[in-house]
Amino acid sequence: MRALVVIPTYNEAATVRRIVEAVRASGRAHVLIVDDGSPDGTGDIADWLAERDYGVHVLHRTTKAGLGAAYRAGLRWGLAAGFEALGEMDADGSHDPADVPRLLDALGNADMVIGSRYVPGGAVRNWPLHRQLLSRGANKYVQAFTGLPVNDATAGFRIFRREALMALDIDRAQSDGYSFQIEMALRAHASGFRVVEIPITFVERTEGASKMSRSIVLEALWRVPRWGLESRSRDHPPGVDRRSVASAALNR
Ligand SMILES: Nc1nc2c(ncn2[C@@H]2O[C@H](COP(=O)(O)OP(=O)(O)OP(=O)(O)O)[C@@H](O)[C@H]2O)c(=O)[nH]1
Ligand SMILES: [Mg+2]
Repeated sequence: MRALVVIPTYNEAATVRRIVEAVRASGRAHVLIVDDGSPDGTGDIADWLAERDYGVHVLHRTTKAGLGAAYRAGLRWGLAAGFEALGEMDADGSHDPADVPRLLDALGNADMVIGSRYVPGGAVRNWPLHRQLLSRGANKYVQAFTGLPVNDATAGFRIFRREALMALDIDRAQSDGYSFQIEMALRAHASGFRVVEIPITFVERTEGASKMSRSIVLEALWRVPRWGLESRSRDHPPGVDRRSVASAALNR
């Protein structure tokens, strides 16, 4: 399966080379770096990597427009280029490139694979208590409002099958920030796709700075209950022709 891993970057000069080269060394996937004009020169490193390896590609965007926008642009690029498996991964070292083959293998039996911290065998290392509480709380919040049977809906390490991603119509995703991840998981589940969680160990970044912000949290706080209400107002019992009915409702 021709695979592409999309890696969004904003000021990740310290780690981007190591991550990209490790994904390429797996021999399983091309890489697309989506850089939002990082002032620390990440975009130049990305160009340097792309010049040396035909399997590394770069999308330069001029301003920092959020994770959702970067992923929409990157995944759209990957679909246009004909990749059959399209993945997402952070550039800060939290996701281990050595896990990419395991996630890709799991796609043999799924439409969407999530590298999950919150299934047996999954773990989080070196996160301060407040970050753990935020992440756990966000997942409880999603489950309470939407009933989504996914343990790590905010995870940023995932792979989609091309057909699923096309059906999910990423351009209609509304999120600017990290709630893009929640939104895509909800849409995949509502459309009847097989979502599988594979345990991973997530390690807190040791270099660079977090882009998590108050506005990113607030966006998820108001969007999630809205998605919950929308899915509840659909006039069909769950499980009945979910794929067509739910995707029609979501894509209205
Ligand atoms: N292109 C682009 N990339 C972004 C943007 N915001 C975050 N990223 C990238 O998305 C990935 C995840 O962001 P992080 O800041 O690591 O977010 P996090 O993992 O929730 O937080 P920490 O690990 O605590 O820093 C990283 O590779 C970032 O560089 C953005 O607006 N545009
Ligand atoms: Mg991170």
